Amino acid sequence: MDEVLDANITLEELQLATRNHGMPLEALRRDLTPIGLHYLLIHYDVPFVDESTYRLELDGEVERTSALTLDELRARPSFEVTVTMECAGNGRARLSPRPLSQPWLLEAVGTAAWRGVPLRALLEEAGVREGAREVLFTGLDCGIEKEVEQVYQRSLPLEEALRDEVVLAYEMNGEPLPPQHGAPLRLVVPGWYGMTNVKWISRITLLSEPFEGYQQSAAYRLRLDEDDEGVPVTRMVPRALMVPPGIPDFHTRERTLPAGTRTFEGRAWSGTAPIATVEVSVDGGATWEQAKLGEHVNSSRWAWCSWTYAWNAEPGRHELWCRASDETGNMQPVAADWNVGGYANNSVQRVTVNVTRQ
Ligand SMILES: Nc1nc2c(c(=O)[nH]1)N[C@H]1C(S)=C(S)[C@@H](COP(=O)(O)O)O[C@H]1N2
Ligand SMILES: [Mo]
Repeated sequence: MDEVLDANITLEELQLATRNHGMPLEALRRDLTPIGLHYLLIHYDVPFVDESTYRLELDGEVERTSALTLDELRARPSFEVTVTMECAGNGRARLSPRPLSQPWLLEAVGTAAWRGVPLRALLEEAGVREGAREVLFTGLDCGIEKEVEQVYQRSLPLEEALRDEVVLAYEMNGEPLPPQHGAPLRLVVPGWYGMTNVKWISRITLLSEPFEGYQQSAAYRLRLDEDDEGVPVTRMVPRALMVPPGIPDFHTRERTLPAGTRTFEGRAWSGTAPIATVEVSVDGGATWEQAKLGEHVNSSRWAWCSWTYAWNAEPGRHELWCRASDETGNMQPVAADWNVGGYANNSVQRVTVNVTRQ
């Protein structure tokens, strides 16, 4: 069965898709996603940053403002946290009608080990004032969205910003943070969707009032229609993905594999609560069987966990589905609800396989 998108992909969508690549799903085999295979989402241009004059400014509702150089940041105690990051728009291209933006199918995800300074320590040192409610992160990249000229900015509630595992990262998988992932410094908030993890950070500002900038109040809200104020997109909902089995057809990417007992593997994650189950269906969702859950990468609750499922593949054409649930009881739907921005579409993955006689 050929899958037909709702309407033709536009040139603008294609332009976004070639700038912002996904993670090839075969990379699900690897615990950590190699830097070049990790997905990328860049709203505007990758800024050119002179590291010798770079400063991280800290201001707003704090007792002591500061402007730290990279050397000063690197001299501070650091830690590393392994995190699965997913773009909130992952799955957007399969919604109908398709919201026009980066047309992700399923590949807007990756897992990396991020090293840097704990945000909490910086904030405590600065002395957060009584009235502070949110922490605003400002990037160095500028652009225009829906006619609003802006720098990329997102805020976090203070209690989220103070979580121990929130990192201002300058290393990714043991390497210096590369330009496309936010060098020299980016925020990583484990469990939250991608947009939270502000890249190319130049300023951290403590606010006494909620931030109402574009990326907070216009974008990244689950809205039923254009007039709906909606609710903010925050943590990742559960998702399981499988490594596409067998070999692909170059053009359609449909899979071919020989008959016999085949073990499928994949990964599952949720930013809301630990993964409870992964299930596989080989009959179009009529029946589901439990996959075997493995470990979280580096024992990090914030990193995907592996799963495997043994299937007796009989000759013919089959569709394999997989779905995850987390400990809040949240289970991936067969078809997720539509929303204006096309966010958080965690409908089950379907993989068509042609099983050939051995
Ligand atoms: N400054 C800045 N930060 C940003 C973005 C951006 O365009 N500018 N994109 C966000 C979005 S939407 C996502 S999904 C993640 C992607 O991070 P990655 O490209 O390192 O995978 O970065 C987030 N941080
Ligand atoms: Mo994103």
